[in-house]
Amino acid sequence: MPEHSTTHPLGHTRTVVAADHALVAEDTHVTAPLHGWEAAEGAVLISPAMGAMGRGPGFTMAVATLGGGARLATRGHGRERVVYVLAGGLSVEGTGLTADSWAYLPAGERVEMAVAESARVLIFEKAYAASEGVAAPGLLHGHADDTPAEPFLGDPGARLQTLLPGDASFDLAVNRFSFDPGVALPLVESHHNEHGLFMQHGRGVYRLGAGPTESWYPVQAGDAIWMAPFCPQWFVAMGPEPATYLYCKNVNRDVM
Ligand code: UGY
Ligand code: MN
Repeated sequence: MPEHSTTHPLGHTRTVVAADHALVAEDTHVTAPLHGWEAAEGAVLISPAMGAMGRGPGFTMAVATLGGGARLATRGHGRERVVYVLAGGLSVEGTGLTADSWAYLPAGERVEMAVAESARVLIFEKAYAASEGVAAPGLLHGHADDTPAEPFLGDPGARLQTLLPGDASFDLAVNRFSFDPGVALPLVESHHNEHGLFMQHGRGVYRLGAGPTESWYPVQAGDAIWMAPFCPQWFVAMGPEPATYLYCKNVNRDVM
């Protein structure tokens, strides 16, 4: 074997960036110091730079590995953030958050978030859109297991958890969606909201786009997906374990 031989599959990857969607597989992640944090490395999986012709995402989604001493160092410049703990733990204003906990960090507020040992986190970030006469939300955190799982459109095999409160102060939803093997979304959705999605567990097939962009992607834990507004979307879970994904969605604001 030559000394420099590698197991890299000779230029192949499942990562695709299309006009109305993207699939970002873990093998293409490039990590760098994470803007706004100290001692944190992360990979930006979705950002406004991804979209073509003004349809670009109105949010970012990043996955980051935070070592001991990592801390959030900015107020967010008008951007709200949701940090979901995939593994390890961190503290928010002195409260410990373990795996599958989340924190909503209000736009423009200084929030003390620090890591003692290590944490793997998913971070959603978006410019907060105020709503007339409605006060912006404050700091909030919780554990995903404390949110009831509702059968999606009556199917107990597809369980949806809406992690953030749904009132009008929130312009963003962050949800956890679990599917038993073989269970599918009951319709091909097409809606004005856009999504950033992270496969947390299991496998399945995501159908994205239509016409020239229609593609059917086998997906697995660690994959990220961007869906533009109105991008047709459908999912079926495969394999022996339930499939779970986390996703964001712009909500509660005038669509004009
Ligand atoms: O909330 C949603 O729009 C969700 N049902 N979409 C999805 O899972 N692709
Ligand atoms: Mn959807």
